[in-house]
Amino acid sequence: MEELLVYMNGKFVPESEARISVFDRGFLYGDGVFEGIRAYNGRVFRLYEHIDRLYDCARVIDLQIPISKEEFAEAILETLRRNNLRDAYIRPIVTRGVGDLGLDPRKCEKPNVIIITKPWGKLYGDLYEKGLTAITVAVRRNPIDALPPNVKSLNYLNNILAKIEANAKGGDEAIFLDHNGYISEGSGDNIFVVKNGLIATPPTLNNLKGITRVVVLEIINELNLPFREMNIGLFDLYSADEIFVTGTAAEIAPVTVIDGRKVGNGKPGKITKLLMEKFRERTEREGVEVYK
Ligand code: PXG
Repeated sequence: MEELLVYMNGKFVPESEARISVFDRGFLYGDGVFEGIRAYNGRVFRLYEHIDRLYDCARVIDLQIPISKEEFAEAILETLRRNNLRDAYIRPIVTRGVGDLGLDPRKCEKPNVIIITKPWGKLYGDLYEKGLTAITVAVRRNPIDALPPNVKSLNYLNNILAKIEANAKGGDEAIFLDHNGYISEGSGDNIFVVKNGLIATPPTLNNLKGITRVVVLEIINELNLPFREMNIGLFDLYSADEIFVTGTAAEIAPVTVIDGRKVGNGKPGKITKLLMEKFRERTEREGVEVYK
């Protein structure tokens, strides 16, 4: 098997040779941003939305991406073509580049732009039928006035701590609260609850502005389902009829156990399953064509 190629600053490099300096700020400080994107059957799902978020996140941390959005989109498509991929996970990364060992970002030369692509199937395997066991974790989501959780930065330690805690407690996914006790999101996905037919999700001040979340809102709109964006607490979580999480990697995944409590009847709910079905239709139909 030929090695996959990684895009590095305009060049395509075999994985085993794709290396960056130990002085890169991404390595030293998590100083950079990233995205997670999916391609389904030769089409990149919501490509431009992911690129917009990448550039927004870069602006927030005052990092100037050295290529245009159009060039970035083309680089992603070309990386997929070079690797002959149709169903893939795409990981664009932009670091602030090489500096000295000090914190001052003005010492940095040039950002590094990297695009990794990998063949990809389902994140949670048979759990889409069984449902996930989720756990609310003791570690709180980064406060919005520190490192805003909206920034998809290379520092994912907050999320990794949550995952470690969920693993230790036998959960498939961790659910964060924020410092007010409001439900925030999962370690790598947004969260929705359903109660008496009403679908609800928290506003995005305390979580990532998920692109899958927006797709779900579009589907809810199209189907004219009752929906409210609202603050959600433990009471709403534990008394929900249905819970599901959404993300590029997770897609839509039902949660059937939360902190040891059965959600609804303990099986993926009707509305969750409907949304999963409609989501799959969109991933099959939509997206930017890789091979024209
Ligand atoms: N919240 C967080 C904290 C995320 O990292 C989402 C929500 C969902 O956003 P999108 O735009 O994908 O709908 C994410 C995205 C993983 C993994 O391995 C997940 C993400 C990033 C990197 C890895 O599950 N999440």
